[in-house]
Amino acid sequence: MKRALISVSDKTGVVDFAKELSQLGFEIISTGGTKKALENSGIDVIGVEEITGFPEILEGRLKTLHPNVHGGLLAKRIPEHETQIQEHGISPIDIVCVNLYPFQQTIAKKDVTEEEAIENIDIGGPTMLRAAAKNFEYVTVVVDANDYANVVAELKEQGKVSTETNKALAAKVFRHTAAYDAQIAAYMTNLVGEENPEKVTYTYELKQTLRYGENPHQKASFYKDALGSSFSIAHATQLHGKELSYNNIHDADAALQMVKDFDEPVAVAVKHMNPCGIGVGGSAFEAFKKAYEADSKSIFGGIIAFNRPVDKETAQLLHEIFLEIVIAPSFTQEALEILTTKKNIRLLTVPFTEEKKTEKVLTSVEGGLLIQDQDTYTLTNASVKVVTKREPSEQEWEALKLAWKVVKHVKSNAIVVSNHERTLGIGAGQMNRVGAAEIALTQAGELAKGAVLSSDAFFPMDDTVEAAAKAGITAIIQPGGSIRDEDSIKKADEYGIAMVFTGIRHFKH
Ligand code: 93A
Repeated sequence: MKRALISVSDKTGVVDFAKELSQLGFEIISTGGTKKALENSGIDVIGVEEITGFPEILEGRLKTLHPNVHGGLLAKRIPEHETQIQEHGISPIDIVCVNLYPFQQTIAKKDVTEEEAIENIDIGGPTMLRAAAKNFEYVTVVVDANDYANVVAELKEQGKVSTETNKALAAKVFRHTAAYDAQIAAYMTNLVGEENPEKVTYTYELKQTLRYGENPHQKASFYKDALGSSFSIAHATQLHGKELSYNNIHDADAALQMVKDFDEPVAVAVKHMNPCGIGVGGSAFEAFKKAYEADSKSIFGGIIAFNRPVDKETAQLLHEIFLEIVIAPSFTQEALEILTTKKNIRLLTVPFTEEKKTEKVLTSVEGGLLIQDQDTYTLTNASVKVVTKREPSEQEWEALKLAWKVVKHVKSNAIVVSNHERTLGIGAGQMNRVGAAEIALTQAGELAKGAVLSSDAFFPMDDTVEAAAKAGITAIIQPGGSIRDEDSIKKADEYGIAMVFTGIRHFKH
């Protein structure tokens, strides 16, 4: 006879589930409270103490922790295991339905005592869940009441639960017990008065306790995601310089995200999470020269990232300015000799793999977490549409593509002015679009004449086009999609500007 062990704190839906299992011919085994609830609804239940031959002791702390239970859960259905459990009078268990003592709800209660909290740490439940989940090939484990119906349906339709479903249920169990342990870990850490960053014990491991956070009065630490991408700041190797700070790590991450978007040689200069200059083409040396020319003021104390090795020639140039960090796939020996003469400059290498970015972007909000896909969209020729009378020239197209690549990495509202090989002006993080345009255009100055402009989102009015035209911009790339698009198109035509719609926006907040 097939057997199901049911032991739940949250009894939602369990009576119906047990009834169905019972009607399907399962023998039901239960612990104290669950047994009572099921029996009250007329279901035949065997007490777990009949299986263990042992009473519940220690005020319920010891109920199911017994070889007769765990042997039945862990045994494979192979001759050696079957013989062994038979020798010891153990019978297999086929379904386990367990949910845990409500630890989180308990500690959330006002005036909860430490004793009450500790008593609500479930030991037997997770042990059964994990044993059954490990043996998913033979055992069905249900931790979530939402899965009761599907398990019953499969039993009715196929006479058994598929291995595929068992495996998915097992994965859910391990996620559940990991989160449960994380909650206990956080509570106990707090109890002993230690720092409590352990919201992140799930797949994150401490990489570095930082001297401080964004500001010296904020404590901070850096965690590495055990499941994370290796092409990342978390996997960088530091060859030289002072310990990385919180802001260094954040900015270096932003720089790497930018560098990843380019196949041709690129140098990216980052300040406060925004690019302040990006130069492309030629060599690392040439790309850096362009990035430096783009904004030789803001680069001071910034971060430079390359996607090509840093050689002697480039190092000599880098050496002349004050930089916090240089990141590259590698440095030549000569370059290292030059750069390491400065004590503080941090030199990092990162494994540049072809690996596609599939990691989610996590943003914490008070009391929760926002999760989204990365913005990995790239323009294709098919996705862009020229909306003005004039088409961009070949050189303008090259410049528009660069401006569009860069604007994705600039905080909104974002406007980038560029030519085909480097940025000329960047307007970042403004609360209105024309304000961002004014900053970018002013920075570009005379160089805006004949240059192009990109905007991370559509123009709500034609004022940005007007400002661009007056500065001498000849082509614009923007998502389009405003109810006033026609005004902007008309304005562009008036000035002979070529304008392209991408249909896609690149907000970055
Ligand atoms: O105290 S325990 O850690 N020791 C055990 O042996 C044990 N076995 C099941 N908690 C244990 N349980 C938990 O009891 C289950 O995880 C479930 O949450 C609860 C169900 O108890 P009852 O059926 O008496 O309401």
